[in-house]
Amino acid sequence: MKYLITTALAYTNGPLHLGHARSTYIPADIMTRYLKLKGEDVIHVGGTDNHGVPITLTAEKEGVTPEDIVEKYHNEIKHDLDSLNVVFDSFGRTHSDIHIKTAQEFYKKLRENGYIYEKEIEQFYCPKCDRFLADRYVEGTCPFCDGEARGDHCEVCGRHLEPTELIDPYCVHCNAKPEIRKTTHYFFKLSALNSDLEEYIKSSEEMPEHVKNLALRWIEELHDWDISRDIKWGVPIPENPNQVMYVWLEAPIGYISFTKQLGDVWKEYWLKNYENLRFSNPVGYENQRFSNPVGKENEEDVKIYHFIGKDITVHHSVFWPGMILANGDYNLPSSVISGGYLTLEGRKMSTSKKWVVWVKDFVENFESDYLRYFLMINAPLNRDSDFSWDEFQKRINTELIDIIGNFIHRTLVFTQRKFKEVPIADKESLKEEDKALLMKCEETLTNVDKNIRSYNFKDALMNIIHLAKEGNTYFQSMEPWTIKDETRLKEVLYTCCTVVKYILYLLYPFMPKKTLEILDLMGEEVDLELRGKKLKKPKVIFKKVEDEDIKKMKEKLMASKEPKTDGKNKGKNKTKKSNGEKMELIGIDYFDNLDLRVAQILEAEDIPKSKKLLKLIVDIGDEKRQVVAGIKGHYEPEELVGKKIVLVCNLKPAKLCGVESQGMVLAAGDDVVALLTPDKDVPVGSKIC
Ligand code: B3M
Ligand code: ZN
Repeated sequence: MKYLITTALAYTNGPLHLGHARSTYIPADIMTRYLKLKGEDVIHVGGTDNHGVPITLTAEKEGVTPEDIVEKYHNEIKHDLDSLNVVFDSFGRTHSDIHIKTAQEFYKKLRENGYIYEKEIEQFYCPKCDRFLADRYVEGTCPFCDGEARGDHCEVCGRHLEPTELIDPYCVHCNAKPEIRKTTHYFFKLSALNSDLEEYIKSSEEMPEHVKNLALRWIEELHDWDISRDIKWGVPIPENPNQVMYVWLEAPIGYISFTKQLGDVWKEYWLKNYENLRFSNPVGYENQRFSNPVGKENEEDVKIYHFIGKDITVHHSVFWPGMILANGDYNLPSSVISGGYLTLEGRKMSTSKKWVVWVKDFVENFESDYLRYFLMINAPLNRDSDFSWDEFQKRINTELIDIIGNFIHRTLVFTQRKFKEVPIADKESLKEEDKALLMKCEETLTNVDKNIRSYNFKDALMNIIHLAKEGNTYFQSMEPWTIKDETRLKEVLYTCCTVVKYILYLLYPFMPKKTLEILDLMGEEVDLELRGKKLKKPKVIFKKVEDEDIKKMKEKLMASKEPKTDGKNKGKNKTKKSNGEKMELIGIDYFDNLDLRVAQILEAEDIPKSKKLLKLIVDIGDEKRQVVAGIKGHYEPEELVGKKIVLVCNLKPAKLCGVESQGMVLAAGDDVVALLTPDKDVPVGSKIC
């Protein structure tokens, strides 16, 4: 079996933060290291995503070229990954000859196979900048909810918009009002792949259930994809050099381009039926590496795993497989492993609000292995998780150090003092309790294997901790310091050293740096054999995370945080809610203009089209109202029925996601959203004043 592990290609418009590390890069590196340890044929391929409007916007803002931005962040991102010990067999960038060529060839094949057609569409054009405004180059107001919208996406109701639907659009570059012009774009016939995709997803044995479900929901409503943009930065459309490919069409092709950087061996991973091709027609492939002359059945031969963050699950489980199916030449992914979001101290991470911990800042202060450990043990990969400095300190000190570190340290210190080397005992003569513990080692090996292969990294670490606990219990109950008989002492310490060896072997994919340091003390390799080598004098490998270091990091985070008004609402036409500080004082008469009342929810239902909205029917005393509330995901519709809430009753009716809303429900909070409810039971319709 061959494994190709890929990691999402990071956008080169910023360095990496802990969220990237947790969702994608650390899990992929653990998987790669583990499979390599098991002697599997595995490669890890990744790189950076250099095209797309955010990168040109950053370049324009900084007054440099997009190439400059790419160069700067490509290097920073690679540096961040190196500092976390995330290793790649090939690491590329999409702004490279090999990628541009590969993406164009891929495109040509889609065209040849009849999956691309042209269509005239309307696009914004900025007369002042003299260019079409693709994607985020235009902002304005959402026609459905009045919220701020960027290009084709409303930031408030989450609705997908045709850019030309925007109210009061303006060019983000020069603020001019754009005009609408006609242009011919290329479209990818994604809708024609509906049943093939459905079959692919349904028959996939390894794809996690939640990924399958999400993909199947999308497949129900597949639209063709506008895959060209009237901008210069990107991979030129082969038949029209005035346009470039939409970044989401070309970026995933990077997985192929970057594997190509390894030479002809790339074909073994990517070309469909490659084994068959090679053996039925070896002439065309005489230069190939004949690593597997027997020729296994091709379907079982390669597994491609894409590690990604959960926000891009649909791109990898629907759009990308759709492209592969339409192209016809390449292997489909066996699985898409999507890591959940990481919040920071309970709040959503935001680079613009500076509520973020950068990888670089972390590794300047703490061991990268501590981060790898903490991010994996803190929550299962597919769930959202929180990074808090206190929790980080607690888990490292009381779990990693007190349990695992302590067992390893006391074993090595004691053994070194007594024998100066790892004693090798005769397995046959071991006592029952020794054998029982060695059995536990074998069990742990099996359990960790099962857990890592099914991406349950948290459980795998728990298995290892459990083994260390057993080790500690054994050490304690054997009281080796009381054993006078040297043969028996050797047996006991041999047993303990074996447990240490198993722990290090299993922990290595998670904490490569620390485990290698300890193995070096023991004169050992990363495997399960004990060689009985000389023991160096043990030193403390797992240093405690100190209070003052945590305090420093917390202070730094608080100091960098921008006041709430910044980051958002910077644009000229953005007159939406200014959240915070600088609001003007109002008189009581102003408040009197509000008709706020206690209302009771009678019915609640989902608005399937929207990511955030629920439809409610509420009683406001003298009438019933239909209102749309942005609380989806924070409340289940069923739990809302009967609740008393606060409603702004004299808000102008508006349509949100096509559903009329006659009023506004009051709620508070950002990541945790809470409805405002009266503190005591007051009659429905009570006025709030
Ligand atoms: N550049 C980064 C992201 O959306 C995006 C991934 C591309 S993977 C082919 O997380
Ligand atoms: Zn403009």
